[in-house]
Amino acid sequence: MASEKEAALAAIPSDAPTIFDKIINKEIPSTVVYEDDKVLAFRDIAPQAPIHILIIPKVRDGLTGLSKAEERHTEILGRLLYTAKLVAKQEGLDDGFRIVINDGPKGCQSVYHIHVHLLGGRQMNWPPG
Ligand code: D5M
Repeated sequence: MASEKEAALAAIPSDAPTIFDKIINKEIPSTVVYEDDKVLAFRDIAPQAPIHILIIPKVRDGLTGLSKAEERHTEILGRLLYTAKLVAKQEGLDDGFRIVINDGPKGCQSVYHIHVHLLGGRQMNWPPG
């Protein structure tokens, strides 16, 4: 399996449907930990920490990545972060956690449907790689 970096460098930025649409539509399995009418949170298939969850909007609306954000996206962007906090609490990450949004090839983004990574359950390091 390609590394996350290789996957990111191979990914072609576009507004085309992604594997996350299949997860939203339940066409492929995922381990959902939180869902409401606007967002879905599920466990990352290649966890980088004991807890690694992705939080995504159910409707992409052009928001393939953070660099594509427009004024109309501010509500969903806030909702993604607030959901990350709810899920962190739900997962018992009371001593801290990390939020990551990768953007573009140099940011190591491999799936072009905006997503917030919630990582926790171990001591994080700084600077990130
Ligand atoms: O993060 C994209 C993330 O998406 C990466 O950590 C793997 C994860 N991924 C890819 N396919 C799946 C499925 N099917 N289930 C769960 N997680 C998945 P990025 O920031 O774009 O590199």
